[in-house]
Amino acid sequence: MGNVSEAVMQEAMAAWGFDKTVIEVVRYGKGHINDTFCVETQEGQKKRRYILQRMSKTAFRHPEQLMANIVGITDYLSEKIRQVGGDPERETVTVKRTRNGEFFFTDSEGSAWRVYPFIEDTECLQNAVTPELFEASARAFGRFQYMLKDYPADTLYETIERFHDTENRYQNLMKAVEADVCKRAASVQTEIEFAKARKKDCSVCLQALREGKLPLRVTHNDTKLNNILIDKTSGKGLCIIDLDTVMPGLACNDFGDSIRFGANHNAEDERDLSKVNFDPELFEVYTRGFLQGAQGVISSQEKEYLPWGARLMTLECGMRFLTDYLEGDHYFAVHREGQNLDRCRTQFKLVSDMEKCWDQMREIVRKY
Ligand code: ADP
Ligand code: GN1
Ligand code: MG
Repeated sequence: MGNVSEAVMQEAMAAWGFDKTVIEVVRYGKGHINDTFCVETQEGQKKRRYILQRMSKTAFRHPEQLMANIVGITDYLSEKIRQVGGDPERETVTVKRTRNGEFFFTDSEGSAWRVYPFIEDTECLQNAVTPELFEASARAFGRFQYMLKDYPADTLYETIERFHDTENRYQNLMKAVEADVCKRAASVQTEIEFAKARKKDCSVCLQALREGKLPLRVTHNDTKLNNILIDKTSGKGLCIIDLDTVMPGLACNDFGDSIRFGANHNAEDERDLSKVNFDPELFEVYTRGFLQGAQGVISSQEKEYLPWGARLMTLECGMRFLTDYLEGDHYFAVHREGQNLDRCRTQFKLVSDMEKCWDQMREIVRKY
């Protein structure tokens, strides 16, 4: 099981009683943060699947706070979904308690684990296969904003401090360049200069927040396309997953992070940059879907900042990948040498494209 030992895997499985019912366990998904497994069980006549996750210790220091957030949010969403006649077992994730009735289990190495029932008959996309599917994801992420508009934000813990504090992400990059623990800085001068030339941009949304132009809302903060499950039958965005970073944040960042990942036709770690292009048509499709899904929750002032959200989430993510590359790839899972640097380069290429399409992006948003 890769970096997860057989022994702790057994402990975790036993915490939910899977040791008695398991047919198969496989590593699952393409997330960069947690160790995710799919467990198939035989329960009487029924075969069932579950998502078993070891939460990243590097990313999340307080699993009890993280899980309190998730339980709070998912209970609230279940109720809302029920009120409108939806199916809470498919339209939100549900935390499965351990045999001891806990929401998570801590193994003998100190790592925390959790389980969600697997939501069947869904697809998890790694890129916008069709504009229709991208729009469906947009509508669902917009609806997520709408459904959480009255959620008591002050009950949420900050699971990762200063998560989308782009100014601080810039400072962290500069510290990593200065420390240069892996002696990699000399080889990435172009990328470092790219970030430096955009230091001022890092403040745009934060400054608008400080000036009261943008409100803090309950946001998802990690709205990439593989954090939503699409219903295989209807093609609609069914369930928003990966709720680890649901915290007070900016709507334009939720919008922007989806654009960063989805509004192009290639992988986040594509090495041939000539294939990496920001697609204004996908930007338009997403804008339309997101605003429709949000049902009027996003103010006209916030709308003005949506293009900035796209540009800055992409720049920020590029800086985070570069920081991790310089620090020795501790945060984002890597499967090959230089992968975080490749990811940084695609993000910076997309930022350049967006800068070139800037007026067009602003016009598109004004249409909706
Ligand atoms: P990470 O934080 O590492 O990205 P995620 O919570 O996003 O972890 O889970 C990783 C992947 O596992 C998702 O991209 C998705 O493919 C799959 N997944 C997670 N939860 C479920 C679920 N309840 N049902 C089906 N698939 C899921
Ligand atoms: C991580 O967990 P995952 O793979 O869905 C990261 C996001 C980045 C993204 C880049 C908690 O998302 O912030 O934008 O990788 N999540 C966390 O692909 O850091
Ligand atoms: Mg994920």
